[in-house]
Amino acid sequence: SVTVYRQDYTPPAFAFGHVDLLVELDAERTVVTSRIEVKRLVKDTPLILHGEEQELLAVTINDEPAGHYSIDEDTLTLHEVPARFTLSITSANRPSANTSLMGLYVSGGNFFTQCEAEGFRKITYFLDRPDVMTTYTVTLRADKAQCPVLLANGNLISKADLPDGRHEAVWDDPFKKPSYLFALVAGRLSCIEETITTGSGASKLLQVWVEPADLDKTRHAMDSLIASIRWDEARFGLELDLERFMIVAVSDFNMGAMENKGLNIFNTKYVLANSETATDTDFANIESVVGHEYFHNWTGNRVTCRDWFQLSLKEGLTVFRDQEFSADMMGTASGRAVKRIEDVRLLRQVQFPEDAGPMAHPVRPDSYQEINNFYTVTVYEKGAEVVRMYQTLLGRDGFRKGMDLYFKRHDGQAVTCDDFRQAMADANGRDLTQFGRWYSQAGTPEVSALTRYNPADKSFTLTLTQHCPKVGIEISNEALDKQPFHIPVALGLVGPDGRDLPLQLDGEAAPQGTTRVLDLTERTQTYRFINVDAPPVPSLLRNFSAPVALDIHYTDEELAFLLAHDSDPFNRWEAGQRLATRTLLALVADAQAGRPLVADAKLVKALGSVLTDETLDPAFREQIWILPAETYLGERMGIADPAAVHAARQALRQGIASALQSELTDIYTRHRATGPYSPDAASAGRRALKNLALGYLIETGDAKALALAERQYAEADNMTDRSAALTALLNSDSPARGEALADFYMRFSDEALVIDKWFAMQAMQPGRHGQHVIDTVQSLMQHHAFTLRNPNRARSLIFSFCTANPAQFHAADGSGYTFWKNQVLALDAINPQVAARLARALDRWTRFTIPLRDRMHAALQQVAASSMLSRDVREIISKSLG
Ligand code: B3K
Ligand code: ZN
Repeated sequence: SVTVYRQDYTPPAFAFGHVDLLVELDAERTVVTSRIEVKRLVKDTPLILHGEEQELLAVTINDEPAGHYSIDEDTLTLHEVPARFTLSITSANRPSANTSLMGLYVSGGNFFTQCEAEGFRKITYFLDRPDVMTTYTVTLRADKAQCPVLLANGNLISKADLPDGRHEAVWDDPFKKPSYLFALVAGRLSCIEETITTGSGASKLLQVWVEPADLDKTRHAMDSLIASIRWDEARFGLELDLERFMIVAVSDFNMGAMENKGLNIFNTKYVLANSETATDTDFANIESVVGHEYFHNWTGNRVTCRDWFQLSLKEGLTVFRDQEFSADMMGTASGRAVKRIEDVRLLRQVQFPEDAGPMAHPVRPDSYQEINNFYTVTVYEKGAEVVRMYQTLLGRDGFRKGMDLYFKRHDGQAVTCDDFRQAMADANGRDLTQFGRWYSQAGTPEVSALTRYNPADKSFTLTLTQHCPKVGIEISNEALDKQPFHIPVALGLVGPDGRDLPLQLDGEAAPQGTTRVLDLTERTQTYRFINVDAPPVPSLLRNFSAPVALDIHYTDEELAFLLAHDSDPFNRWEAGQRLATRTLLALVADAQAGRPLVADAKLVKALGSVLTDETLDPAFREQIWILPAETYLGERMGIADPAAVHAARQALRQGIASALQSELTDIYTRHRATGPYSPDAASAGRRALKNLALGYLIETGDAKALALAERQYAEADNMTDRSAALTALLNSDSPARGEALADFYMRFSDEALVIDKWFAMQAMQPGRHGQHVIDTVQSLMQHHAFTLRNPNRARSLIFSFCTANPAQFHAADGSGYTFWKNQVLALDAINPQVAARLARALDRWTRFTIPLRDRMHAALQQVAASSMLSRDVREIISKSLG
């Protein structure tokens, strides 16, 4: 495969003025005609356009047939062109045959497009790169009965009926944009709409388009959109620029959603919700994704990326913005902390392993074979942490100043991560040169802390040391010497009474607050605090101020103390996680040695106090009670052993549940809802704690617990409670399991997103008494409702099993790996992007116990041996094999 390098970037040799696009839609043969004002910027250069999977019908230059051109698999080259000319190209493609869901495709009889990153070249020959920005006028023509609705970017200019039952709509997007933001939608769709007035007094039309049967599930998306618009005005002074803003839901979609200018296209999963079909988590995810795509209108669309290596410029920034939006929507400080905990949990569970594995890459990658493989947790979530660090270092106001300067300088441009960093630096008069290493160096930095309290002079000395291990392909590079990062370390010192001590560094005249941010820039730095009246317990990396692994020694007592007292809620949670991780890793060793598995009394006691602490919000208590995930624990071991990890975690859950059975029962009873369902943060938090208690109670195997779950299943008036009860039953020996599963299917057989849950819950079940979940999964593959062609369905069954059920997937006989291999190959023939995601499930194969590792290696080699692999899957497999 061809590797593309960041260093090879060259500016485009041609500029495009206005583009007119005529699209004559037909599922079997869509004909597209472009008319482009072209300006040559570099003398004697051929115009090389991207184009794939099209039949070229005509090329004209200034309305004369073009003479000298040639085509191959992925380009059209015009060998001699004038300095300025009008280029027109006509080509045809076949949407009905497009299973990759990139370019123009058909889903449920309607037409949709997906162009990011390189899908526009499947629609028409073009300079399909983000630094070629232009305005578009788009004419859509289609059969009026089949496609009553015709949508594209921007503003609707005109509509007209045509002969032969066809009609057309003309859309104009006044903003320059790169081709990846192009979109069209056509078909039988309905919408809810609303008109709002924005800050400047302009009136805007908002629409959410869905299949007619789904109209009753659009209210939350609309509310989320309005909240996003308000939030971006209030927090960043950014207003909606178009007269109309549309969201369209489609059930066949490769990822979550897409920020096309004025015409966002969403996976139905992130639009459709009502109390019966969607869980609290679904409601929260919809709010967050609607926000994310809306926020892209400024961070991504108005200012876009120069090249795809800069992807985090828009994605890291926009994830940060959606995280802040969701946190603000939680309404309370404790709610903000819950959101932060959830985000950090994802980062540590998924991004840290990526950053240590064969696909490790910097936030701004240096090379790729297939760009779609780089829409990663590193570019997105670590990228968001990098943006968050600017805010931590510069303060909220300083960050806002940087954002303002960024838009002032770069509105309408395609720029780089360096441009963003420079705007932050210049707006604040700060040197952020060293900070740039966060973009260029891969791997998770390790920070270790040594502390010493001196009672004689009441000083507290903290020594921080940073180190970033080599990762991925770096390991073989002996010359590579990683440079220290600029790491903001937020810290507090907690006194013996549980209160924060004032912080005064040596040399300062007076204390400055109780939480402060230290700039760690050297490999080792020492900080000396004075006038520390009593020996403190340090609380480091408050609110997770940097995406690093912190190594600090705490006793069990110190952790229990921080869990009970730290004024930083994130670090309270963190202390609980450290305590639980320590206990669990000891239990894993017991499991491996065949020793009895006994729950640690100190941990049980600490958790018990949290559970019954009425001063803490239920949502926050629930977070503390979620034990570290099995994959996270596996990553913490020298050699991962999924069976032992599962046994240890299950034993601890059972031990906790039997020790605290009456407290859990009490929590369950007292947090049952009284009024009608509402997805607001406080109600969701109560449900979360109640359902967590149910999950633990089920572990006791007690008949009373089974009865609670059965009753909750039968009486639930919302999907959160119903699916939690069904999950609990699947974790039990209840004779009602089968009946509940059948009932769930019958009840929701018309709701695709709920049927996805039905598949996923079964794929993720732990498997009781030697049950092999792979057998269940195999038979569900034959279910008439299963199809590989719908990415959501494939993810619900196959991905859930291969990535969210480690103990069953890593079964000793290797059956999970054989299944994985077969599904990667089957999916790759249909949809390479989805297949490549699944291919990553074996990323960390070198870390497992020998028999598993050998079996994974064999499965990887079997995939590699296929001669039919897409570029997407080939890149993942070859990097995994190293
Ligand atoms: N920008 C899109 C992702 C496109 C993925 C292409 N493989 C969604 C988002 O991040 O908002
Ligand atoms: Zn995005």
